[in-house]
Amino acid sequence: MRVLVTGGAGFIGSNFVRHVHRERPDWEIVVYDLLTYAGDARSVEGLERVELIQADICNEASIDAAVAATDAVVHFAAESHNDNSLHSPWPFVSTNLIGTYQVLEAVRRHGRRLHHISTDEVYGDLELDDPQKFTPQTAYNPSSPYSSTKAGSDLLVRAWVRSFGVQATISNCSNNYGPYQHVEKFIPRQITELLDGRRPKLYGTGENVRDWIHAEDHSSGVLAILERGQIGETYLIGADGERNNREVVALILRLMGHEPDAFDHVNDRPGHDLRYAIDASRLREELGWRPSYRDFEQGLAATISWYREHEAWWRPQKRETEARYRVLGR
Ligand code: NAD
Ligand code: TDX
Repeated sequence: MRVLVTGGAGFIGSNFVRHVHRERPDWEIVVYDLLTYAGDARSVEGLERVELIQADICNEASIDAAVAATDAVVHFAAESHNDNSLHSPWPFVSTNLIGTYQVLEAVRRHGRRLHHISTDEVYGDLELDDPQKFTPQTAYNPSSPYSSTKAGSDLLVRAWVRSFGVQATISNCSNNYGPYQHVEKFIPRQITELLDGRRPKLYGTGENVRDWIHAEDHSSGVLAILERGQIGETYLIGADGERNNREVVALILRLMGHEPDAFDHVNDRPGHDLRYAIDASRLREELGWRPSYRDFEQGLAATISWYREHEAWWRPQKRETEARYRVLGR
C-alpha cells in the first residue's frame, strides 16, 4: 500500500503519518504538502518509508502525478484557522474548495480510493443545553469562511461519489489537541504564552464549549475508516471530551503551576460558535473504534510536556503569530 497524505506536514496530518508509520510497517507514505506557514517538514522528518513532495493541491499537474503514483489518498490539506479566515478568506476558498476539486478530479481520473478529512464545524453550533449532539444526519449550517469552505468541500466529495462513482468516505472530527499543533491554536497558544512568561488569553466570556480529542485518536479513527469504512458514508469522530474554554485555561494554568484565574479576557471572535459536540456512535458501533486518550487532564499534561521539550520546533512560529493577534486585539 502506498498512501498519499495531503497536508501531512501539518498538525493532524503529521500525527496521522506517524500513526500509520507505526501501525502499518509495510506501507509507504507520500506526504503532499505546500509547506505554508502552517506546515513544517520537521514534523515528519527522519521517518523511513516517508517521502515529502512540496506542492500545491490546487496545481492540477502535480496533484495528478502524485495521485497516479499511489493507491489511496487521505486528504488533510486545508487552511484551518477560523481567525485567519475572518481576516483573509481567499486562501480558504482556494485551498479548501478549489484544492479539494483538484484532488477529486485526480482520484476520479485514476480510480483511486479517497478519504476526505473534515470538521464538526460544518454543522454550525449548538446551545449549551441542547441534548442532541451532531450526527451524520445533522443539517449543514456553517458560520465562518473556514467552516463554510470545509462544508463546500464535503458537498463536492458527496457529489463526486454520487455522480461519478468516486470511492470516497468523509469524516468530521471535533477539536484536536496534542503535539505539533501550530501555536496560533487555542491550547498551544496558552501553553507557549505561559512558557514565555505571559498570561493566557480567553476570547469573550470563555463559556464556549469544544469537544476535545487527542490527534492520536483522530488518526486511529481515520485509519479504521480508510480500511473498513463504507464507501459514500460520513463518519463523525469524537471522544466525548466537552469542556468550556474557561475550564481548559484553568486546567492549563494549574498543570503549569499558576493560579487558575491568572488569565486575561480579550476581544471575542466575530460570529464565535458557542458549542460543538459529536455523537460518534457510527464509528464506535460499525467499526469498533475506541479512543485511547480517555483522560483529558493526562493528555493535556503530556501535551504541555511536549511543548516544554520542543521549544526549537515552535519558537519560529511564535513571534509572527502574536503579532497577527495584536492587530486583531486578541
Ligand atoms: P494545519 O493548518 O495544521 O495543517 C494544514 C496543512 O495543509 C499544512 O501542513 C499546510 O502546509 C498544508 N496546506 C495548506 N494549503 C495547502 C495547499 N494548497 N496545498 C498543499 N498543502 C497545503 O491543519 P490541521 O489542524 O492539521 O487540520 C488538518 C485537517 O483536519 C484540515 O482539513 C482541517 O479542516 C481538519 N480538522 C482539523 C481539526 C482541528 O482541531 N485542528 C478538527 C477537525 C478537522
Ligand atoms: O487565544 C485564544 N483564545 C480563545 O479563547 C484562541 C486562539 C482561541 N480561543 C477560543 C476560540 C474557540 O472557542 O478557543 C476555542 C478554540 O479555538 P481554536 O483553537 O481557534 O479552534 P476552533 O475555532 O474551535 O477550530 C478548531 O477546531 C475545529 C480548528 O482550528 C479547526 O481546524 C477545526 O475544524
